[in-house]
Amino acid sequence: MENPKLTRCLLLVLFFSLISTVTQGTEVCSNTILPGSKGDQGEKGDEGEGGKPGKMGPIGSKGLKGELGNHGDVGMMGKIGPVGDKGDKGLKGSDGPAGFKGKPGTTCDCGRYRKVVGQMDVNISKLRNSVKFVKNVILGIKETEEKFYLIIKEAKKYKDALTNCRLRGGTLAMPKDEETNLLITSSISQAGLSRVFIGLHDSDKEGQFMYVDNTPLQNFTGWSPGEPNNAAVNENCVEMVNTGSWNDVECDLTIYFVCEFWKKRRGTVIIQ
Ligand SMILES: [Ca+2]
Ligand SMILES: [Ca+2]
Repeated sequence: MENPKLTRCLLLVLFFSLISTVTQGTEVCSNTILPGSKGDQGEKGDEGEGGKPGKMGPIGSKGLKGELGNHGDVGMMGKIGPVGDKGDKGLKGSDGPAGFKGKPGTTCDCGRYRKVVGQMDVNISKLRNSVKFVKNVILGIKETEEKFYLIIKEAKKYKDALTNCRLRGGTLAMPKDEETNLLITSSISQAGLSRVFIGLHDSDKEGQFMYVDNTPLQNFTGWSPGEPNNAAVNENCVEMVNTGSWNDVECDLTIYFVCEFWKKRRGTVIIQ
C-alpha cells in the first residue's frame, strides 16, 4: 500500500468489478483512470450588463472668459436726490404798465392843519430845551452816547450808595475810559464837591480791584500817585476826587456818590 496510484487503481477496479457484477460486464481495468482530451471552445458569452458609475473626477481648470452678455433692461427709477442750493437772484424784470389815474381829491383846509403842526413843533422844541435845562443845570446830569451820570448829594457809605443807585435803576458809576472819567470829574467840579464814591472795590481779594459789574480794571486807570495803598488796612472801596484821580478808601466812609444809568433798557429809551 505504499503506491498511492496503485491504491486508487485497486479501488477503481474493485468499484468497476462491483459495477460489472451488477451489469454482467467483462471489461478489464487498464486506461480508464486517464483524463479525456480537451473539449471544443465554448460559444461567445452574452454581452455583460453596464458597469457601475466611476468616481467623481477632480475639478477641471478654469474656463476661458465668456463673451460679453446682452445689453440689460432699463433699471428702476432711483430715489429723489437732496434739495439743491438756492439759485442766484434773477435779473430785475421790466417795469409793469402804468396804473389807472386816481380819483380827484377833496378840498382840504390844509393851512389850518399846517398851523397846528407848526405850533406842536414849537412846543416840542421848548419842551426839549426845558428837559435839557433840568438835566444839565438843575440835576447836573452828564451823558455819553450810551449812559447818563448823576451826582447824588446824599452822603452814604459805599454799600448804601450802591443800593441807592440800584433803586434808581442804575449802579455806581464805572469810569472805564478817560472820556468817562473826565465827564464825571466835570460833574464833581460843577457840583462843588471834592470827592465821591465810584463803583470800584477790592473787597473780594486785596489789591484786585473790580468794577461793580464784576469786570476787572481795563486799559484805563486813574489812580493818584502812590494809590491804591490800602493805608487804613481796610481801604477796599474807591473815591474819585475833583481832579479826576482815584484813591482807595474805607468803605464805611460817608460821602456823596455818582450813579450811572443806561439810556436804553430792553430796547426802550428811558430818557430822551
Ligand atoms: Ca484794599
Ligand atoms: Ca488809599
